[in-house]
Order: sequence, then C-alpha cells, then structure tokens
Amino acid sequence: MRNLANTLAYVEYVTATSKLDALPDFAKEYCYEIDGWVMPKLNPKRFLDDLKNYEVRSDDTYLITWPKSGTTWMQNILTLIFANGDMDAVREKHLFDRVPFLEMPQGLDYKKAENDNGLYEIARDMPSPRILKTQLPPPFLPSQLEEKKPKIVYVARNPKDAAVSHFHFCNVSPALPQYRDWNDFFIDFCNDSIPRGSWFENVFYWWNKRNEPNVLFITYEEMKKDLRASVVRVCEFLGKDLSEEIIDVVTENSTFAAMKKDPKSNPDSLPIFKEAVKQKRSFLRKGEVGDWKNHFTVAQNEIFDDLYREKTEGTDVNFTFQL
Ligand code: PPS
Repeated sequence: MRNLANTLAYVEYVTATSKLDALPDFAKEYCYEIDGWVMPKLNPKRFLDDLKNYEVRSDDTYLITWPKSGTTWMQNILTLIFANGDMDAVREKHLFDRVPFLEMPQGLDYKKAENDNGLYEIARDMPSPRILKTQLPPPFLPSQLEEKKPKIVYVARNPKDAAVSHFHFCNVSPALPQYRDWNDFFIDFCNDSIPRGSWFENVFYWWNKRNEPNVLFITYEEMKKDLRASVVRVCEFLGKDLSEEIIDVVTENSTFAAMKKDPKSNPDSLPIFKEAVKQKRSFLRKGEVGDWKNHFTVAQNEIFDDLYREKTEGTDVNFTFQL
C-alpha cells in the first residue's frame, strides 16, 4: 500500500481510517492521535489539556507556526527587537531559553514527557512582556487567545520546503519518527499524519485571520527575499520604534550565516542535538527557498500540485515556491 503509485488511493484509505493506524510501525512509537490529529508523544495529552485553559496575557507576544517554517529564525528576530539590538544582553541566554516552547517537556525527552514539567508551567512565572512560541494545531491553542488578543506573529512557509525540512529534521531530533525514506515521509505528509498534522489546516486557519489587528501573517519566503524589510514589518506590527542602526543590527544577526556561526542562536549547540551533530546533521540545514526541487520526484510533484490545487481552490492563499 505504501508506494507512490498508490499514494492517492492511500490518501482515500487514510481518510477512512485512523491516521495513526496508517503510519508505519517505526513512526507509531513516537506519536498518538487525538481528535483526528497526530501529535508527538513529546506533547502529551495532559499538556494539551492544560494549554487549552492556559492563562494568556494581553501583553504577550505569541510566535505560532507549523513546524519547520522559520520559527527559530523569527524567534531570533523577536528577541533581538525586544532587546533593542543589545547583542550582549540577548547572548546571556541561548535562543531556545529566551522563548519557551509551550507544549514541550522541560527535559525534551518524549519517553519521559508524561511525567515532566511542561515549559508552559515555567512560562507562568515569567515577567511581562513575554515572548512565547507554540506549534499547536488550531484546535488545541489556548482559548484565551481569542479574548485577550495578544500580539500573534504567524510564520508560514511553502508546504514543499516545509515538508522537506521536516523530513530532514526527523533525523536530527531524537523525539521524532526516524524517517529514512523521503517517499515514506511524503506519503504521510500528504495524509496529514506526520506529527502535528495538516499543514493546510494550520496555515489556512491563520491565513483567514491575517487581517485581524493583533495578527501578523508573514512568510519564510518574504523574509528570505528581503530580511531587513521583514524586520521593519515586524517592528511596525509590535509598535517598536527602533533606529535604522538597530534595525541593521537585528538584520545582520538574523541571517542564516550569522545564526549558524553564533552558538547562542544555533540550536546545534544544545545537548539534545549532540548525536545529530556527530552525524553531521544540522538544525540550521540549508535555509533556502526551493530545496524541494532536490527531493520531489516529477510524480510526487504532480501529486502534491493536485492536492494543493484541490485544497486552495476558492481561496486566495498564495505561496511562493521559488525566488
Ligand atoms: S522547528 O524545529 O519547527 O522550530 O524549525 P523551524 O525553526 O520552524 O524551521 C527550521 C528551518 O528554518 C531554517 N532557518 C533559516 N532559514 C533562513 N535564514 C535563517 N536565519 C534561518 N534560521 C532557521 C532552518 O535552516 C530550517 O530550514 P531547512 O530548509 O531545513 O534548512
């Protein structure tokens, strides 16, 4: 059943059955299914229940994404903007410690997550203004986001590059299914059955909110095309009036090369990624638009384009797949 020729038949099969059951055995070990969404065991149900009722502050800034869409990049930009470009101040903490990833366990171990503290619990004690990040699918987001209306920065990336990046990350993070075969991942991505589920449902939800005054919808491709203009756009959204010099500092320290060089912004320096680094795999892998072309076969591309056309029909969703 899991071969490319049967992908479309397989998509139909999966919609008629449990998404989790349809996963290959090696992937099932890392995931569970809840309300039709496949979630990583790294984010146990207890955390989701707590986060649904999480106390949101109106002066919070939420960074929300579908995985591998530029979360870490925007996290860096936001923390530099909040610090007015003071690099010594931001470098006191690693980038991942500056912004709690709400639904993650403190130990980042999927086998122990159930009994660990969630980072959302740690974030409860943080002084305002907080920058918080989450990759929760829309149904699991804190309900208070609607009433408290904190600033929300949503970063989206074209689905082909996001999928490729996610595939590679499965062999970087010890908490994700170790997909070795791109076609296996491609099938599960098309079926919305990889951890955290559907790119389409996640992105469309925020696309539809993109004109709400507390929401900034920005794309990876836009950031790649003109990083400085993107930094300015984020500053304007946050109401931060930074000087031209400070905007330059934020921009220069947020390029792929600068973040890779700085152990305080490069996630590879964290113990959790030690094994991956030994195998010459990197969290900051390529940082490009269009790397999907090195992965998608002609047949996969046709299948995905059909799916994309079908899902986006009647919407004005518009992504850039190459620069
Ligand atoms: S995660 O694990 O979901 O939080 O990953 P996320 O940070 O969302 O996405 C990781 C990808 O973003 C790329 N990245 C960057 N690209 C360009 N410039 C900068 N500064 C930058 N920082 C991170 C990172 O390399 C991953 O993409 P790929 O395509 O795998 O290289």
